[in-house]
Amino acid sequence: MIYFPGVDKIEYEGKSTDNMFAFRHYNPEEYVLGKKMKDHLRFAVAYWHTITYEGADQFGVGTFHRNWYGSTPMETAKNRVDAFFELLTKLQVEYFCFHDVDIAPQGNSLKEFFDNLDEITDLIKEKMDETGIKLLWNTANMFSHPRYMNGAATSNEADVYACAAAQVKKGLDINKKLSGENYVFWGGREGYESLLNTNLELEQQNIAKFFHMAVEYAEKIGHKPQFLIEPKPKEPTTHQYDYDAATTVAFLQKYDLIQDFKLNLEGNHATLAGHTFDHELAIARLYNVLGSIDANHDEKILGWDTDEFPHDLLTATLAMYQILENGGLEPGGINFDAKLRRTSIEPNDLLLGHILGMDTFARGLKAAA
Ligand code: XUL
Ligand code: CO
Repeated sequence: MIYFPGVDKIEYEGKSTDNMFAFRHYNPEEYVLGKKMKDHLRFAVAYWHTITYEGADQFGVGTFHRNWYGSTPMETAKNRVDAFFELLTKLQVEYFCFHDVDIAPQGNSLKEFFDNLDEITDLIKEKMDETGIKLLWNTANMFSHPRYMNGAATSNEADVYACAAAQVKKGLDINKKLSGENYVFWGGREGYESLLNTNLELEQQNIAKFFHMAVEYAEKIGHKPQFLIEPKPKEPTTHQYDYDAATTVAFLQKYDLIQDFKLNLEGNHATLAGHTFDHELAIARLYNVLGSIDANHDEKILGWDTDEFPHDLLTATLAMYQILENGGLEPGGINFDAKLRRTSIEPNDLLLGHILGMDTFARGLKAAA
C-alpha cells in the first residue's frame, strides 16, 4: 500500500525550481563549514502531529480521513508504522520521535497497553533496520489520561505516581530496544492553577525523586540516552514548573540533576514565555545544557501553542547561529513538533509542511554560517 501517492523521494532542486515537492535549500550532502547539512541539522519527524493527529482542535473533531485508518485500533496502529516510514523515506529524514500513546492503543489496562507497545515497537524496529532511520527520542505521555489531571510525577497520589513511573520504565526499555539517542520529559500536567491548594515544595521534591529514579533505572539496564527536559511556561496548566530554560536550570541545580539532564527547547514555548527562541538557546548554552530542539513557530495573533511549521528565516537563522556556537546538537537534533492546520486535509500536505520547515532551517544554517 502506498500512503503518499504521486510523489517520489523529495530531492534538492535549488531556488529556481517550480516543483512544490522539492527542496530549494536543503541539500543533505552539501558541506557547510566543513560538515554535511544533514549532520548539522539532524532532522526528525514527530509521530503525534504527523501520523496520529486527526485534525481536531479545541472547538471541533478531526477533519482528516487518512488512508491508513483500519477497522480496529491495532490495525490502524500497524498501518501508521508503514505510512510513517514511507513519509520519512520520501522526506530523506533520518530521525523520528514519539510518545508511547502515539504508536499503540492503550487498551483497558497498563498490561494491555504495554503488550500493544511491544507488538508495535517490533514493527518499528523492523522498519528501522530496513531503512537505517534512527530514534532521536521517545517520551511517555503523562498528561492526556484522566488519571493525570492533577499531575503525574508531581502528584501526591501514590497510585498515579507509580503509574507514571511504570510508563517511564517502559519508555526506557523501548528506548534501549530501539537504540534511542535521547529521552524526553515534558511535564504536561506538572504545574498548578492555584497555590491555595498546592504544596509547591512537596511537588518539586516528588518530581526530582522521579527524575533520579529514571537515571538510576537507565544505569541499571545499561542504556543511558541523553535525558532532556522540555520547558514550557503555560498550557495546559496556568503555571508550568518548567517555565523556561532558566527556571529549569535552577530546578536541576537545586535537586542535583544538572549533570544528567539537558534541555529540549521549543520555538513556540519560548515565545509563550515572552522570550525569543535564540534567547532560550543562549541561556541553555550558558549552562552547557543545550541538548535538542523542537522546531516550530507561533501565530502571534492567536498567542497559543499553535505548533506551525517553521517559516520565519530570521528566527531560524538566529537559532542556527546559537546551535553553531554550541558546536552542534548531537546527540540531539531538530524535531518538527509542528502540525498541519485543520483545513489541510490532503495527506501530501504533510510532505509540504516538512519541506517548508526543512528548507527554512537549511537556509537559516547557511545564513548563520
Ligand atoms: C507540548 C509539546 C510536546 C512535547 C513532548 O507542547 O511540545 O509535544 O514535545 O511531549
Ligand atoms: Co515539543
